[in-house]
Amino acid sequence: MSETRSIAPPPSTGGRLVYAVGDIHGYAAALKALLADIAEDAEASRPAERPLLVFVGDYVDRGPDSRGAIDLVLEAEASGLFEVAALKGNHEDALLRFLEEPAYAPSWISNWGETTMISYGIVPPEPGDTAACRQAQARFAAALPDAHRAFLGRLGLCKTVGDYLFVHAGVRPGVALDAQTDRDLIWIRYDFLECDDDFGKVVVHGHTPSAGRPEVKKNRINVDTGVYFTGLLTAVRLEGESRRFIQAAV
Ligand SMILES: [Mn+2]
Repeated sequence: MSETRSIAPPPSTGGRLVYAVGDIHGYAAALKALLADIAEDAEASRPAERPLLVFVGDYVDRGPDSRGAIDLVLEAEASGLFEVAALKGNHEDALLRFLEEPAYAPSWISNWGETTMISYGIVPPEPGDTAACRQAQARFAAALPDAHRAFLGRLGLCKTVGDYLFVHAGVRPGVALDAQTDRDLIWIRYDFLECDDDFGKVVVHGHTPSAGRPEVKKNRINVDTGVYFTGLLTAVRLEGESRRFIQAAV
């Protein structure tokens, strides 16, 4: 008996030059170095169309300079060298909740936002001091530049180019790509990571760190290399069917 096998062509961007940057987590100096390498590469590549620069989210928390990280993304947008697709990570989701819900302040400060708060010049209070947390929340909201507030408010959830889907966390297996919930796109972990299904697109994501080196599977590429414990920030460069990684060290 013979078996008919269809050989699918390798995934492609359809020709577009695309860079997708993993979770930054306040490591602005590493981001600056990575963006310089990307700009140099983009210039040398002489693409027919303006290249796309995707950020898969988690700009803030953990590292020393969340404010600087957001400034660098805004600068990349303003440079006009790239079309920028800045996606929302779970850490931005938590930060937006903190900005909208003063009662969430003690939890956010103790679990998420201490270093982010410091980067905007606000001294974090003891999380047990509810009144001080609410005051700090108001001070933080006042200290946050309008451009940063607007940036947080306009983050995308996903971006599709050719055979690739870019998203922070992943997708829910068994659910059509256009029927995914915001929560899954931003927060999902193991149901997605442990699934070998063809999702319809190759999913380029971050959220769950892969220690030091990007993770490449048939159905997904993880560009979160855990900069806060490995010192390595990673981007994937995709152009047509080609794919390679660019890294910067802290
Ligand atoms: Mn992250």
